[in-house]
Amino acid sequence: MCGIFAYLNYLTPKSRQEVLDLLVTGLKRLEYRGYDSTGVAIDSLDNKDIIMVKRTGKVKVLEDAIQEHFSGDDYSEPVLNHVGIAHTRWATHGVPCERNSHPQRSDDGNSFVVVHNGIITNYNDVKTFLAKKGYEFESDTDTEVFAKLVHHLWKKHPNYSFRELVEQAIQQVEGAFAIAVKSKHFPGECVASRRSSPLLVAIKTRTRLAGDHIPILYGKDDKKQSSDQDADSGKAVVLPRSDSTAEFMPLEEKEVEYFFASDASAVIEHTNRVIYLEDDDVAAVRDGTLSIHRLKKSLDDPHAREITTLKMEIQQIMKGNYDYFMQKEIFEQPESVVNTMRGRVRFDGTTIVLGGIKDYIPEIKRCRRLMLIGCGTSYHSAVATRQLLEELTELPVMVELASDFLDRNTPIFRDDVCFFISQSGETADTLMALRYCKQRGALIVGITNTVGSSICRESHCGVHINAGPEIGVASTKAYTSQFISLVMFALVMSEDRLSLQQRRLEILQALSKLADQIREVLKLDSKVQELAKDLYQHKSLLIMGRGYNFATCLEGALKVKELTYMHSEGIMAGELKHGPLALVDDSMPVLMIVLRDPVYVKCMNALQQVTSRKGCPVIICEEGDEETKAFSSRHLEIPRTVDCLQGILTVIPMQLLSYHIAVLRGCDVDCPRNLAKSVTVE
Ligand code: G6Q
Ligand code: GLU
Repeated sequence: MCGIFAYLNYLTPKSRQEVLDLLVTGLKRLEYRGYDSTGVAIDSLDNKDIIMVKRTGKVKVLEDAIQEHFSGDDYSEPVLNHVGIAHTRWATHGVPCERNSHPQRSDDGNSFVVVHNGIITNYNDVKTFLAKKGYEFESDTDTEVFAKLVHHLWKKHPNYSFRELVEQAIQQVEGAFAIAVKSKHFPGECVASRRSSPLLVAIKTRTRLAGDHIPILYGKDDKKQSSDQDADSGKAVVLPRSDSTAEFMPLEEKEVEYFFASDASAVIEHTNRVIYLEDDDVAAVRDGTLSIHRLKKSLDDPHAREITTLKMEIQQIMKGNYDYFMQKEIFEQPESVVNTMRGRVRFDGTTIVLGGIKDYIPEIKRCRRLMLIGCGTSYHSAVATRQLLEELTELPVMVELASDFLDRNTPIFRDDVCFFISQSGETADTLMALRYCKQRGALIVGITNTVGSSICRESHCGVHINAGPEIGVASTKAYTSQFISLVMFALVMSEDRLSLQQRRLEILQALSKLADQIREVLKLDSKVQELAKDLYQHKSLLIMGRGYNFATCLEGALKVKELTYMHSEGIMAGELKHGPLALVDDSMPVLMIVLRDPVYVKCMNALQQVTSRKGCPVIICEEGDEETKAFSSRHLEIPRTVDCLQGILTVIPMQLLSYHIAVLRGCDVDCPRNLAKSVTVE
């Protein structure tokens, strides 16, 4: 999620103005990752304070604000050693506003300032702990706890190095993070670390580096421990102390510049020598020397982090190794589905906590019916999960297209619970429908990917899907994350139903395997590309399925239409004999989803109806299902999962197929014609 950029110069004189320019340029290179607000921190002219400038909106707004803020003072004096940190934020905790923008600080005096990407899932516990120690919080972010935790540790252990303080702090936090920390008590030093979120260090020296790797230094052992006893809760916060004796890797030449960044696009114009940090690495620069520490050594750990020489062009790097953002986002799904569940699903037990709606669950359980409302892909996520919601909530569930719902003046009652599903949180039709239901007294639940969006603000409660910014106009990873969010809601609603425990367990186990299974499905890419070569010159593609996979048919057809401008239709297999079968002959391309679930026999009937009309369908089936595969020479096999999650695995080949057909037809994948990322008109 979003971007970190930090810059440290050592014995390479740079004025603060130059540092600010570097920081702003770094942020501009990260803009493509999507964000809602920005911020920077540098040293004050007298070196006694840290100055922060933060803004909501684009980097350009920050750039103008910086110019205004620093006008009048002379920032052109060169400094030999300085650290500047910068951030683009995609809000997960707290709406986008200056107060919630990063850097977040430890105290009024800006002792420690932090930029963070990701989500600290136990921030509430840490916040409670620190509040008892007298800390007052000024933002709604999870990040602020980290700055204050480092400050707390610094007061408690005044002899610890900066690196040790951060090392202790990262052991107290759970979740995903990439962080860079700056402190006025440790001038000229920067400490950075990561867990699950990406972070690299880039090195620029005038002369050759002493080697092509940086050795990793390990904590000696766990015996030296200091325990920070929280007297009030009686809970011991154990802080194992790493005490390394190894020497830092010296560089041949001392003049050096370091860049910490979320990805290489922000550093490639300065240097091509980077170290990709691994989870729980703590990278610290002190007196111009970089060291990488880990607390404990495990057997398969390498002895050093290699310095990689980048050979890519900027444009390539921005999209990773992908040609288009949509392709990148399809391939991000193993991570984005985990981010949606992070801190919410406990796989070791059966509990699921959806913090944004937990106080409303008793009210939701008493409701008359659930209404799921959205447009396009978001609507399809409702279709995909309706059956499970009906099963686990035992409530009537209505699924509505926002525009049609409004056209019909649908009756809404005070005891209805209305879900509004929207990636952008700004879709006009969905927002109108929300206001319509709110006026009639229904409880409004927002399911969005954009904190602080209109739908978020106007909902009574909600679930943030945490898929990270989606740049490709055609929605992909937001769909699978919306899907998972609604599945999690169904699981929460059935937590105390004894008769449903076995079913819940089965779903939870399947959720825990999902990321790996998505990786398996993504391996079909080249096979799907071959298939696309067979299909791209046709005029039409029919996609058939039923039950849990009907939503995939609708979503697959929408993807094909919007990206390739080909006609495509998602057909409920049960409806075949009521009309659509007339379209099938030996030249009509057909794709059928036939999985081993309760509607398997019915799907097989449909398959037979198609093949007996000389149709030659592409079949999506389960791995090793020879009986089904026998019906066609073209098939895509996906791993077996629980019926209600199949839709996640079957939609991915459809996303890939539409992508490859679009490329073959020469269409603009990331900006298809007549489609906007945020449809703010009715
Ligand atoms: C799909 C499109 C589109 C989108 C709707 C609703 O690929 O992006 O169908 O899903 O326009 O948008 P929101 O989810 O932002 O409300
Ligand atoms: N969770 C943090 C916040 O909401 C960081 C979000 C990000 O990755 O930008 O401020």
